[in-house]
Amino acid sequence: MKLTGVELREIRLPLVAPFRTSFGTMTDRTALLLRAETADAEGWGECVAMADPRYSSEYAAACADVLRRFLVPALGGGRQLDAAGVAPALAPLRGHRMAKAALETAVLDAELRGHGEPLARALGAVHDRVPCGVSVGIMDSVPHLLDVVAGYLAEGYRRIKLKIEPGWDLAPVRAVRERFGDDLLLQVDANTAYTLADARHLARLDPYGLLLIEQPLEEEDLIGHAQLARTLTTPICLDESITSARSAAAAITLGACAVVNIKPGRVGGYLEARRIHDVCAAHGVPVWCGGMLETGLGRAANVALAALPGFTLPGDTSASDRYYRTDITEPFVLADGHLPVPDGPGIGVVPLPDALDEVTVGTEWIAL
Ligand code: OSB
Ligand code: MG
Repeated sequence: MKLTGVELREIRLPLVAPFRTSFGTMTDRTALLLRAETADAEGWGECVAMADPRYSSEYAAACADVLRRFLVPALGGGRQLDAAGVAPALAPLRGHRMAKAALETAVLDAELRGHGEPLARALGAVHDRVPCGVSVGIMDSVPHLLDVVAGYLAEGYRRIKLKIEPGWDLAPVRAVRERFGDDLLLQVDANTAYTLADARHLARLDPYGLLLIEQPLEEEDLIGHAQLARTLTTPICLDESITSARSAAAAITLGACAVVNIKPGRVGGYLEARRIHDVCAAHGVPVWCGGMLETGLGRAANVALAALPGFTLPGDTSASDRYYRTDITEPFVLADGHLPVPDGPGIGVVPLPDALDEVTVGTEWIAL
């Protein structure tokens, strides 16, 4: 397969409601989409980087820059290419995993479409639908939070994740437990908002029977997470800290986490995501599929990944309408708390041209 060029497209989609986390409030989603062209197929990839470097150091405009200057050109020169060769070809260029993930996904989608194979099958999926959780932002009051959670449960979501930060942790968790009972699958995500000095405070979450606490401490602090793990009974799950199969193995070996959130964009793509799944499975560590407010393109691929056997906890693989009134693909709709795993070639979905044009801010062609 020879890549002839890549189209970069910046889109902006309004969110159905503001989404507040410990690192900021979003009211719309800026994202970068990639369309890879080869002689006999094209493929799509969605870059998960946000508009600002608050969740991670990468951000959408920087991803566009590194793609056009370095990453896409590194796949040129008339070379024969397959998806497995993308990461090795890009390895001399440091970092930029979200940008690399989008490029590898677009090439992988084109390759799989070229021979008619669904991504789920290529990755080793064993389910045709996956149970879905939902990530619930920080709210202005506990009563408002309870209404929002009640709404998601009525829609069928199988697990609730509350975003927390200092000042919004014990009270919302207690209120949700009291209102919805002990059987509710409930977890929290701090997005690095605490320090080890908060260990005793965080231990006060232990009585609420949470599935896990996600990324309480900063990204680089594996040792701190290992220390915290010794003072909590709530299992620690890492998100931001897990950037590769190697870092996952290190975190597990250090005792820094008992659960792993796998986001393909954060780790450089679906092939590395599968390696993390394999490492975790070998250590008996459960994994789940995280989300980054993906459009239908990224969501389709995440749902395929979430159908692998080690994904034993519901992911942040919510329906399209969790974030968007109008998605750029046919919407993903929750059925009995599950989303169907796409079974068409490649990622199994394509953008709807009119919906895509509606949200496009700019496009750029990078010829090879
Ligand atoms: O930490 O998991 C996270 C959204 C943006 C950035 C980071 C995170 C999140 C979410 C929502 O929690 C995930 C989703 O529903 O797509
Ligand atoms: Mg997280």
